[in-house]
Amino acid sequence: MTIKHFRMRRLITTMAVVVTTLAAACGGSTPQAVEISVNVAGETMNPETIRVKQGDRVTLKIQAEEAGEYHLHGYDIEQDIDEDEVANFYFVADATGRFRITFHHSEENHGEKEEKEGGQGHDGAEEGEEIDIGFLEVGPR
Ligand SMILES: [Cu+2]
Repeated sequence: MTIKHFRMRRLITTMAVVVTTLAAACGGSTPQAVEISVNVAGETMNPETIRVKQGDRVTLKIQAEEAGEYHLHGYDIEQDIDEDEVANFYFVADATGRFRITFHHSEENHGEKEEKEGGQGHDGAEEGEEIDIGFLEVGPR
C-alpha cells in the first residue's frame, strides 16, 4: 500500500466516523432494539409508564411479585407470569398511542368472584377483574 492510499483510507474512515456521530446526535430516527426492565410490586409497575418510539423493537423484561396473567392491551400480548419469574414481552412498536398494561388474577380466583350488576361494555367481564398497573406509550418517530 502506498502512502497516498493509506491517507485516502484514513480520510474515508474519519468521514465515516463523523457521519455516524452526526446521525446519532440528530435524535436518531433509526428504530432501535430496546430492552426495558419492569418490576411489578403490588398493583403498580415501575416504571409506571414505558416510553418508546414507533418502530422500536421492544423487549419488556417483566418481573412480578404476584403470579397471574399480565396483559399488554393494543398489542394484545398476554402471558402468565409466576412469582419472581422474569417474562419477556417482545413486540415491534408499530402502533403509536397509549396502551394499558393490566393484571388479571390467576385462574384459581375466577370461581370465587361475585356476579356484579349488569357489566356494561367490557367484553372480558366474565374473565374476572382487570387491574391497571401501568401504561405503554409509543411516540411518533
Ligand atoms: Cu387485560
